[in-house]
Amino acid sequence: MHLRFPKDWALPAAAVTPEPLYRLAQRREFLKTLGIGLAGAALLRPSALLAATAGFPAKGNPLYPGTALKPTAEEYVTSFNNFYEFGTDKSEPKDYANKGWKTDPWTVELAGLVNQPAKFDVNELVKKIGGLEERVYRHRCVEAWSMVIPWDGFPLAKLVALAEPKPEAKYVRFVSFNDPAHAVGQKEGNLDYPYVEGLRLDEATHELAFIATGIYGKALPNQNGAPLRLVTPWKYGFKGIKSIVRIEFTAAQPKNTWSVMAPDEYGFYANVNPKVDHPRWSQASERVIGAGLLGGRQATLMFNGYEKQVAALYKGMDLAKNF
Ligand SMILES: Nc1nc2c(c(=O)[nH]1)N[C@H]1C(S)=C(S)[C@@H](COP(=O)(O)O)O[C@H]1N2
Ligand SMILES: [Mo]
Repeated sequence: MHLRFPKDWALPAAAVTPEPLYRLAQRREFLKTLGIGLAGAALLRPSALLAATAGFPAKGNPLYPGTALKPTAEEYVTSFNNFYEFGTDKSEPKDYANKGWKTDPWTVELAGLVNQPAKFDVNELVKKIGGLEERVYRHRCVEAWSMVIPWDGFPLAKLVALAEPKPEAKYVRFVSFNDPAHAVGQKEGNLDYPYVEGLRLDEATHELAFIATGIYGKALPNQNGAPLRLVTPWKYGFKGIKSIVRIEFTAAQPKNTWSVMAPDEYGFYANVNPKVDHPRWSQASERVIGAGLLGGRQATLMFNGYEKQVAALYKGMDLAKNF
């Protein structure tokens, strides 16, 4: 008999599987928010959805049914956020990102060393890419806390392919929005803005690198980086730049916001590594958000549990030096 396995990154070894239950609940909730009963579900077409939600519901990735990661409760994912544009407290983005800041319509630009520079409305982009899929990934912040998030979106590699990078392109630079009139953190100048991030081109085209337009089967809430943000699950969360307006292909390694602000503490690579501590705290373990006060901590995994998939990208590299 032939056994078919999902992608190895979708199936960590220890397997409790709440996924089918979660999926059912998610679908019910989704239909409820649209005011559609189960009977109406069959009639549902992506084109019937509201603006800024093109592609929903995400196609279940057929390779996914076995995922063993238990998603963090949605309530935590959407109310405990890092989004300095809207304040430095974890509770602030949920509030301040929803006071007059508009993420629809939204235009994202592909630029730099490419054959196909372009500007896309996000919904048009999703249609051009061919729809959404779901990925349940671990999310590990450099501040030593973690969640598990069910993202909806598409592989970054598909977007890179659309741009057709020229041979000289070796890196991808991502730029977030700049709107001090509607972003209180930008008005206060709590960081250098716009927020900028970067990846090596081979990191950007790795199958795990993802552009999210949703979580939990719904469009991204503003505080999570609407309408589109980067997700690189083997790297610390700060690489996952939110609310992207520009994706630029470059020959030189881009500067990224946190490594400019504090070069001794945050690097370009930012690969999750329990053996390379932050100068001010250990990275060996992490606080599990939503696990309760006693649910406590767990050991941090090399490359956040994606070592098998991504280690080859860093072969021969000194990971302590290139932190
Ligand atoms: N533009 C922008 N992107 C950002 C940040 C930010 O402050 N501004 N914070 C980063 C950090 S440190 C983390 S941990 C994640 C948090 O994403 P979440 O709030 O969806 O969990 O977003 C990252 N992307
Ligand atoms: Mo973070």
